[in-house]
Amino acid sequence: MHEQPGRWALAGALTMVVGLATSYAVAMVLTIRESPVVAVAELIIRITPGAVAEWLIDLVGQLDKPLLLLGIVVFLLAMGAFAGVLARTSTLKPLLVWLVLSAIGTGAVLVQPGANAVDVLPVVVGFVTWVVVLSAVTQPLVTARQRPELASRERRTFLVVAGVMGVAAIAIAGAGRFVGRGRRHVAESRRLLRLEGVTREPAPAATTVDLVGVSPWQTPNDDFYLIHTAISVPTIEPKDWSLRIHGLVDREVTLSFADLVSRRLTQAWITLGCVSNEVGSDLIGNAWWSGVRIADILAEVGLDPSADCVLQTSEDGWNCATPLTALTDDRNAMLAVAMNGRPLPIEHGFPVRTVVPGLYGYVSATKWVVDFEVTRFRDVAAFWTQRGWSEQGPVKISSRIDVPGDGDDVPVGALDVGGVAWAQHTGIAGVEVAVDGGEWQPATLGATPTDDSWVQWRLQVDLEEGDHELRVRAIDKDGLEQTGVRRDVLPDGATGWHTIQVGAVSG
Ligand SMILES: Nc1nc2c(c(=O)[nH]1)N[C@H]1C(S)=C(S)[C@@H](COP(=O)(O)O)O[C@H]1N2
Ligand SMILES: [Mo]
Repeated sequence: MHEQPGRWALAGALTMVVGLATSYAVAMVLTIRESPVVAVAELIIRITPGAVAEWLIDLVGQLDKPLLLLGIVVFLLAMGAFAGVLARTSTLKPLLVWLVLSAIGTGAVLVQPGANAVDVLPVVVGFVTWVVVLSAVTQPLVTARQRPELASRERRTFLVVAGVMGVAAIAIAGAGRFVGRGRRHVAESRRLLRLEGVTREPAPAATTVDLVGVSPWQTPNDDFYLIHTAISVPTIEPKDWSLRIHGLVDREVTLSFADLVSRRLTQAWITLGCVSNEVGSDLIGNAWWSGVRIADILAEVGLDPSADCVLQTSEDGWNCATPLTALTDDRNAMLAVAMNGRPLPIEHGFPVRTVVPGLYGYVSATKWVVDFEVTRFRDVAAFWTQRGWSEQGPVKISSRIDVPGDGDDVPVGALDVGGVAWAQHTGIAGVEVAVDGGEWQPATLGATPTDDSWVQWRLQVDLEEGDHELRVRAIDKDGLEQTGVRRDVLPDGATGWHTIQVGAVSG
């Protein structure tokens, strides 16, 4: 029987559509900005020379972006048809087409500002879809070629499979868009939310030691580290949010967002860090948090004397147990609604999260928090505790060298060394640096308005030509010296001095 390249081209083009649909759906569900196709369009816009862009905009006006997207889609359909035709004679060649397209998509996604590894997922899903669907759609064509007597039956099968794939593509893309829609609405609510009394506090001038390369004392929201187990983060409208407080209390209550923000507001600088932060690493940040003191709310509900913790639960089911002492003493443990003067970013727990100075995030800083059960440690096992992490998670004193970098070449002679040190809720009294295992030399500290935030430090050392080792340690306000004993992050936080190597070179 005579073979029809048209069918193979159609199969390839359909495969392309299905892959674009699954890829788009994954991007929407994960709500990672935009689909890879849009990322490619943005990349093209970015690398188009200004003069060419102006000429094009003159030519097509407001239609520039839709036309660009349309052009990309038409090109992709052609590539899909091309891959389909190639599949007629080779299994490898269409794979190469999918690979090249995926590589372009990956590149475009990764050069987007703030891109991270998850953003590649839609591309990966699209690639896998292409490979699987092409072989499924072309199977009847292959059979028809091998068994000509079955050709007419196989042609019907092909048309059915092709039709099903087309419908599936539309359904997948539509479902993805539907799930992603919640996110867009919440992003809009967040943008429009006005929080009475929340101020945008600049970092006090004295906090900086004015050394280039040292982490900014105030961490911008976009640079603040992110840790959560949720793949698709919860999207909660403020009007739908509530916090139920129950368990060993005199009066169970449920607070709405309006109830919460009508209370007296507390604002504070608090450094939040992750127990998984390795020595010298950067899972830590410092922000201006605004919220309502948890101590006040717990006082209203009345606590049973036998209780010793609050089991906090997030809307996505994650939980942690926080000691009542830390929630009811004089520290600023709060239900936070704003971070650096803005409503919490969705990824950081919008509309409400917990922040507790002095404790690692995994035992205290519940994002998208919706439930407080007042209870006893011995009666509960929280998410990370069940997985081998310590039940209690007070922050360990720690310090880090930000500049110079490990392995850097530096000029012989005077060298400025600097970084940050933290011991939240105790405070840092001193930071010391040792060169090549020599005497500990005291560093200059930046000021800090509170013991709940980290401090910047800097020191000038003098280096002779050759390789050197620099290490740092901190001393807290209780007189505790940071230990040099190296311990892993599991079960309750790393210890050890951050140590780096530099090469001093002359000229
Ligand atoms: N809902 C939820 N809240 C969570 C987590 C989580 O996985 N889910 N991780 C915790 C951990 S381990 C840390 S270190 C902090 C991190 O907060 P951030 O992502 O705002 O920096 O959030 C805490 N709150
Ligand atoms: Mo963490």
